[in-house]
Amino acid sequence: MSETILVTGASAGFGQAICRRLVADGHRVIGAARRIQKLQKLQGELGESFYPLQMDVTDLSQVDHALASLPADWSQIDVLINNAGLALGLAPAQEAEMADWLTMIQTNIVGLAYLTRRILPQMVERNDGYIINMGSTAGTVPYPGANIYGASKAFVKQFSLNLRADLAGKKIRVSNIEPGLCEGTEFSLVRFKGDEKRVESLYQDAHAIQPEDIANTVSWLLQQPKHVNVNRIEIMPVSQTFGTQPVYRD
Ligand code: 8X3
Repeated sequence: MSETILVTGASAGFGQAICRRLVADGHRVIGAARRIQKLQKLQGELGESFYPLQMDVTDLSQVDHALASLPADWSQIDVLINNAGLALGLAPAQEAEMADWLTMIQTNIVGLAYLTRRILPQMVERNDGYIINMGSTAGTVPYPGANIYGASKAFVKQFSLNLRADLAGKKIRVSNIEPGLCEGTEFSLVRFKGDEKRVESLYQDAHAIQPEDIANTVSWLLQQPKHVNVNRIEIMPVSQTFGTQPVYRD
């Protein structure tokens, strides 16, 4: 069945791959992002099934304005994919930039919460809908330098589960996709503030998850019968695994 799907962070990486895949699956996709030119380019590729919507998810009045500007035949949103998010820096908490922390909180937490709060009422009114959030393994597995990033993704995980609790008895689904090491996105370049060498060495021979792998996951979630709710789905490359926990002694 064809759905109208709003994808945030649609100008690159996961978001762009998700838009491509969902249009190919026969859906109508609203791609939201700050960089309108990238969205327009994507529209050139995907055609009439794609609607570019300029929006900075950290600017709540801009979100309101963008949603209000949707033409009537695009305004019923069946599926919200809260994909916009970022990590900034890997410095330990005592050295991290406060500005980076605030940007992560504003995007990964406030933006995601606001989009959800704005779109959920229309889903409840129709008693139909699906919210797919982009979490991270970092929301479960602590690692040095993840500080606010990991905590923001722990918020996304718990918020997703708490939405399920609030939506008891309603036919609205919520899933949290939790990827581990992924390449082919701007994620690490943004995190390492443009240090391409550092990005290259992170991914070298790692066979990391690709944006298309995440797009496949979204596509699969949307193909599940409406009585099925996948609460969480954690995905890592085979090359990534867990280690022992260090104990420092003095
Ligand atoms: C991305 C995965 O391992 O870089 O959320 O935190 S990781």
